[in-house]
Amino acid sequence: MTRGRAIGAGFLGGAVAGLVMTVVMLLLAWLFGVATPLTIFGDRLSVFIPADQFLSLMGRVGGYNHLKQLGVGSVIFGQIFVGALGGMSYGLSARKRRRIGFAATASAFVFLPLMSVAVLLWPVLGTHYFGLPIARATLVTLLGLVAAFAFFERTLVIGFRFLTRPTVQINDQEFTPRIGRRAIFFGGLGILIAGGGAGLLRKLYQSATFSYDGTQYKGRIVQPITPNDQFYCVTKNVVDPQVNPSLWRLEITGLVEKRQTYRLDRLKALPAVMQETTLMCISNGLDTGLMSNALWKGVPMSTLLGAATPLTGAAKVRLHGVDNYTDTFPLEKAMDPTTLVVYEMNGEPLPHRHGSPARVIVPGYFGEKHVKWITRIEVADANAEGFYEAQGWGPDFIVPTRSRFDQPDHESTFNLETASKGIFLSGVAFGGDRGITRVEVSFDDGENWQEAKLDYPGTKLTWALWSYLWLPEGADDYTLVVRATDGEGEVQEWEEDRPFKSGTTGFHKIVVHVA
Ligand SMILES: Nc1nc2c(c(=O)[nH]1)N[C@H]1C(S)=C(S)[C@@H](COP(=O)(O)O)O[C@H]1N2
Ligand SMILES: [Mo]
Repeated sequence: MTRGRAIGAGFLGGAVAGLVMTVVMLLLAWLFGVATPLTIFGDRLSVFIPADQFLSLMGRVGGYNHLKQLGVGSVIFGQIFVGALGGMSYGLSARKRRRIGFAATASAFVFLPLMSVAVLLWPVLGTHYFGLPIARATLVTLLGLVAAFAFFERTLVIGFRFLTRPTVQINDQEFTPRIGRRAIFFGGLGILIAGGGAGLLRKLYQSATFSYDGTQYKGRIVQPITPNDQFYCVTKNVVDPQVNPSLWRLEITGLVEKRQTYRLDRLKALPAVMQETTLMCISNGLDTGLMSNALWKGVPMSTLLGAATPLTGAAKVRLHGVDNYTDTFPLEKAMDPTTLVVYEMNGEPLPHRHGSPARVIVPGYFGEKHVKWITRIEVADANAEGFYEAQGWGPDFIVPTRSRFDQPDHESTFNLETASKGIFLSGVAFGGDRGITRVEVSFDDGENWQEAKLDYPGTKLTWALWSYLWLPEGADDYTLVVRATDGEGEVQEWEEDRPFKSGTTGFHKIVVHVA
């Protein structure tokens, strides 16, 4: 066999084997919720990208959704390409040695990649989209990798033999016909598999988070309690978990005397509380709607921690979702009676995208701490870090007091006649777990303030809804500002030194023209 043919057949065999491997991964994810490098590679990488670079990268590719698509696309392309290169080197050594045994190909194409991927992706192997506990999920992910790599190895070896097999013997001399026809056949097979893979990818795409990640709740529609299907949504995932409650467990581990494991029914049998709480994302802008309010039902985290008994040295809890999302907060906050593990939202079972079967509610902290699809509460020391913390978000995760106009729109114009009957202003105000006692509006860019009406005062843990009927003094361009006072009497302010990584502060302003 010529060198060129060995390389060509190896490359083609490797590329098709890479395709087959990718399709196997997609199937495992689709049918069994298995985590594959297609998604966990990005999870693993993200924690190494500092928050500001992450944001600018997101901006450059056109948002979080595009970044996720780029991530999955690159992994697919990358693994097919690496597969092709692997096939090429296999072709070259097959040419020299004629026969390469199974032990050798299994080591090279199953064992070695398994070891490298396991080491590289170790911290995220415990992901499982149907909700297996972390230890079992790790095992299942590894088995999935073995299966995918085994398909690679078999396809490459069989494919290469097919492409290079001598067919005719003349006087003891092997005669191999031109590779062309077989290559076309084999390549065609590859295209078919790629088509199947694309079909699967499309199916997975439909159940992916692209259609709802970043959903906002704002504007005229805002009610005191956000309906479940309109509640804002943020997720790090390409495909969110769809947890099967019978596989799912909640573990209390780490620095505890007695580890605990709860099935869903055991959790639901514990004394429960109902609690209205507002959530807001750390990346919510002054005028955006990554903020919503719901009535949650669940068990105080202190009940669960109390039964496990934290050891001395315990300072934080580190929460793990089945999607391998993690976040932390102080143990003291975890023991606060308002910190909950909830399984109902507005009287319904928690919806999938909001963390079914259970999530954490931790009033006063940014949304990212309210871990969805919770599967483990790890009691940890003061050094523990979560997913976004590792990216450098923070250090402050306490919601600062905020307020927003929901109507009228920025840059709206009213004629004098309409305006003289009054322009209706409304919006929300949120003070973390401090409540809202007062909302004021200004019509002269913050020189003078008028007190607005609190139509929905909310509780200490929720937002308030405010309104004001404004009678403009005449035709003019007005700059309207809103500010809130929290339950501790602190007036909303702009914290000049607060890094964006601790969330935005400042005032929502809108311009209104009365003509
Ligand atoms: N397991 C898990 N929990 C998570 C996230 C996630 O990606 N995975 N995103 C966090 C972020 S950044 C926010 S703002 C809130 C959003 O909760 P919601 O989608 O129910 O509004 O969930 C948090 N909890
Ligand atoms: Mo968030």
